[in-house]
Amino acid sequence: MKKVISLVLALMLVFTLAACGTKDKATTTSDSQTAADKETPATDTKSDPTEAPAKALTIGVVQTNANESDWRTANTKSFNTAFDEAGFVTKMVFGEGDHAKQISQAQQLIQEEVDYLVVLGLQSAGWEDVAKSAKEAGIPFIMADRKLDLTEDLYTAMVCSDFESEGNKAVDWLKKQALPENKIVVLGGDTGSSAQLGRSKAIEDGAKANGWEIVFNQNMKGWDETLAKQAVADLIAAGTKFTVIYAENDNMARGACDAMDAAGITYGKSGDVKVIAFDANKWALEKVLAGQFNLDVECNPLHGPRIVKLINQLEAGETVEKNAYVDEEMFDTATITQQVVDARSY
Ligand code: GYE
Repeated sequence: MKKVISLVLALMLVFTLAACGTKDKATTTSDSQTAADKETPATDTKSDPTEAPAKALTIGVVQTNANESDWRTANTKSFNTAFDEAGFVTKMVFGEGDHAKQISQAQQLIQEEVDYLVVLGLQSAGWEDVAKSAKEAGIPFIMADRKLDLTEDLYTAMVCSDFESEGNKAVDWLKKQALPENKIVVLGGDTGSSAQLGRSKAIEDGAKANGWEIVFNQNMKGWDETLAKQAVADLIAAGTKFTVIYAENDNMARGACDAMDAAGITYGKSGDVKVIAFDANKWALEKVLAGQFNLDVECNPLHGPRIVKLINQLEAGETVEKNAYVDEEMFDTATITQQVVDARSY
């Protein structure tokens, strides 16, 4: 009998020890795992639970102005959306028309040791010191939207538009219209921005080459729609004759049209004045379709995904294209369709 009791006790001891062992394995899985997971012993013996998760990249973005234009709004949204989806931390600052402020903001981001610096310059000149500081700090300097006056050794990559090419598309279109006379009003963007410099050079060279007259050529601070409207209203009040509005963005073209509406001047497809705009925001393409704008040259603001791809390539140690220009088209009231407008994403 004693033997039986000893055997039973021994067996109970063995089962008790075995149960403890199983319990211990179940409690070694992380508390956040489901019950099902706990029943499945961890198979990945390689991962070290003490290893910290990879640190999210912090991207410094020196943006121009928060409320500059519909284009800028779409551009800022594109960065924020794409960077959030990529798991980046975004530190975005706005120069609000002040180039010196942008420079100090960029230096501050370098001090804060962001992982990448993305710059959209109010001015194309004056970025050498910032680029040198970034290089010394080992922070890749990426130009977006507007090319800056920097030698290739001072920046990592560029994702920009070719603004002179955009302007040349408009000049070629205007030449094909074969108007009886070309008296051109140029509503320029922010003085010294590469977008203004490129688009203005194209129309100035085009006018010279084709014997066209530029009757007004001024840059509107901040690409401002109201300033553009006032400038055209003043020209009309002064009796200045013009046959073409060359507005360096959609908002200023709309301002010019408002001024012409107020004075009973016809424009667009069947009007006395031809209207050329840049950016190709969706609302502006509706105006092209309606025959109010004659031409809208695209300048695509959706740089977010492009910069994410670039950063991921750099993180993976891949070689990247140093100077990437965005492919862009133009929209003519004579050929645009509702389908084209509906397909636009900004
Ligand atoms: O044309 C204008 C914006 O830099 C291309 O800036 C951009 C320009 C764009 O405010 O609408």
